[in-house]
Parts: sequence; C-alpha cells; structure tokens
Amino acid sequence: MTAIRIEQIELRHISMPLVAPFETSFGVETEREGLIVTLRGGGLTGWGEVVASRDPGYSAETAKTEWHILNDFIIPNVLGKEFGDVESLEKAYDSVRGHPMAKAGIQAALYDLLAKAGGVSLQTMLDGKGKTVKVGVSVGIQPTTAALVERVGKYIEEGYKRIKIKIKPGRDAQDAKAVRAAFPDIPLQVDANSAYTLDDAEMIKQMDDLNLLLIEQPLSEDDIFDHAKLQPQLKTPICLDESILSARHARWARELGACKIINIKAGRVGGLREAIRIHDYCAGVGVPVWCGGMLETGIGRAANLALASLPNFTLPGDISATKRYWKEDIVAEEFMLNDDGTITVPAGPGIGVTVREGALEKATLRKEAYRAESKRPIAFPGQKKT
Ligand code: OSB
Ligand code: MG
Repeated sequence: MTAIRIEQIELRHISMPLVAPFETSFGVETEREGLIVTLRGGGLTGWGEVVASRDPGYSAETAKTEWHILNDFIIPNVLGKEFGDVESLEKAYDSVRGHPMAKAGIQAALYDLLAKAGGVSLQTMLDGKGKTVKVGVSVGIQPTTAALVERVGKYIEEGYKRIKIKIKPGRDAQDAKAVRAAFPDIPLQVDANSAYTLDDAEMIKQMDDLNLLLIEQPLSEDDIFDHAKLQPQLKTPICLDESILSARHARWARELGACKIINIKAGRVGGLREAIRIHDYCAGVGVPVWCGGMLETGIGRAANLALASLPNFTLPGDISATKRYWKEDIVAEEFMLNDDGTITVPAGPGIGVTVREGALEKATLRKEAYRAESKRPIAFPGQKKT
C-alpha cells in the first residue's frame, strides 16, 4: 500500500438535532454533539467521526476533551507525516493515554483515505463479507411504560427484527416485562448503561425469565470484577459495553467470566483496528460480538456497517436507518432498512458515502484547519464560538 502524506487536517465540532430525544440511565440527548475529522493528502479526502458527545455521561470523554486531545497532542504528531497503514498512525499517538474516541476518529479518517487510495471499499479493506448486515434498534427510555410499548410496536412495524430498550433503576423490570408481554417472540435485549451495583442483583434477576438475548452493562463502566460476580447468578448472558476498552479487557472479561457477549464500538476502544483485534480474539474463544452505536452521523454509520460485516458479528448491531436519528444527515446517502431487517453495507471506495458540505457547515459549531506547511492552526473565516 502506498503511503500518503497528511497535508491538511480539519476538525469540526458539530451539533445535530435528533428526530426525538434519546434518554438513557445517564441522561437525555436532544442534540447530538461530536467531532468530524477530515484528513487530506495525495489529492484524496478521508472522513472520521469522534463519537464523544456534549456530556461525560457514557464515558469520561466529551466533544471538547477530544478536541483538546486532538488539537494539542494527536494532530501535531500526525500532520505532515506519511502513513501507509493504520498501525503506524497508532504508533504516532502512542504516548497519549486514554481518549479512545479522539484516536478512533482520526484513525477512521485514515482508513477512509487509505481505502480510497487503494480503490477499495472500507468493507474490503477490513476483510468484511456480505452485502448486508443484521441490525436492530435501540429505544430510549420513554415517558411511560405504555408509551414505550407503543414506540417499540412502531419500530417493529417499520421492520426492525431486534429491539433493545434502555433501562434505569425504577424503569426496568416493569418496562422489560411489558415489552416482552406485548411482543412475546421479538428478539429483545436491555441496556442499563452502568446504572446498578451488585446490591441490585435481586432486581436484575427479575428480568432473567424474559428470554432476553442479553443484559448490557448493568454495573459500573470501570468494573469487570463485579460483573464476574453477577454473571454466574444469571441465566441471561451479560454483554459488556462501557467496560471493554481494548482487546486486553476483552480477555480479562472472558477469563474472569464477567460476560458471555461483547458489544464492539470502534470509538470506545480507540479505533477500528482495536475493534478488529477484539473481534478476532472473541472469534478465537467463541464469544459472540455485535456492533454497538453512538447515534452516529452517516460518516460513522458507514464505517460501522463495514465493521459489522466481519464474520464474528453474529448478533444484530445497533445500526438503524438514517431516519431513526436525523431529519437531515450530513451524508447524501440515506441508510434504509431492508425487508429482512438488514442494512446494506456501502460498496463504494472508502466509507462509500458522500459528505454534504452544506449540511456539515450548518451543523458546525466550531472548526479549525491545520496545514502541514505552517504546522499552525489556521482558523476558518466566520468561525463560531462554542
Ligand atoms: O450504550 O449503546 C449504548 C447511544 C449513545 C450512547 C450509548 C449507547 C447508545 C445506544 C444507541 O444505545 C445506539 C444507536 O446508535 O442507535
Ligand atoms: Mg450500551
């Protein structure tokens, strides 16, 4: 593969209105904030999404902390350098601890750039297979249990073949039981986003007879140890999301018996490369994985579809149709649900979607350009303050 010199990098802090508020145990999102990274070199452009949001509710990262890490530490080590593979990019920011979402965003942009340079789709570059991937929908906490059952019913009518509901203390067993009673056969799972402790084991066991596919991240985000005490008390598989930040963590979780399934998000684990390492480790030890979501724009969603087409992604991903998230996306292509509950993996070069510069501009709160010649940030005209 030919190496490409990174001549220019652009960073944008964006905010996009969701079609409906998304409530989890850690808060409500009505606008999706995040960062878009653009890498330019060799006459090509690569795009990546940093999935940190406005608040540090899912993890410690926010759009602004990841801006700081990219601006002050990662971009200075990348700008003007040549990269022929993603591993050398990982080495370039090797000295930066943590901040997987910042790393994942710039890495995704390099993947896009390198795939375009090679004239292949990201799916081909990652060794993914198949035209489509199985998907589901993640349903936020609703004002009432009745509203939740109605909302789930609408998604099932739209063709979703796997439902995930968000739960939190006080809105858990009742919600899960009501959805199960209304839809006895639908593949169903719940996601607590770290809302419980081991003391809540009895409460969690109330959901153990609902034939759930999995219970996602019931305990603290940093806690593989207590999940290993909870899993043996349940028939339902625990799936870890927040707790797995690397392939090493995946091995710890499996060796401790903390979970039986792993949710893989490239943003959470520092990039597509580490996501694939986790996938490969899990494939080797018989742990099924699925592709999580972070309410991505079309840029992140396109990359998720390519990732989810790897063979050990055997459970449906949290990759829903564009209209489940956005009235107006920043890519031209609309992702739609196929009749069989799948979404088609983009087949064009790189991530295979076209960024709508006008829509991106409209979503932009702040932007900065970094050029290899000067190595100094050059502000765009009309830059908005955050
Ligand atoms: O825990 O899986 C999660 C969204 C934001 C933050 C965390 C999570 C989620 C989702 C949404 O569940 C999945 C999607 O993008 O549709
Ligand atoms: Mg989750």
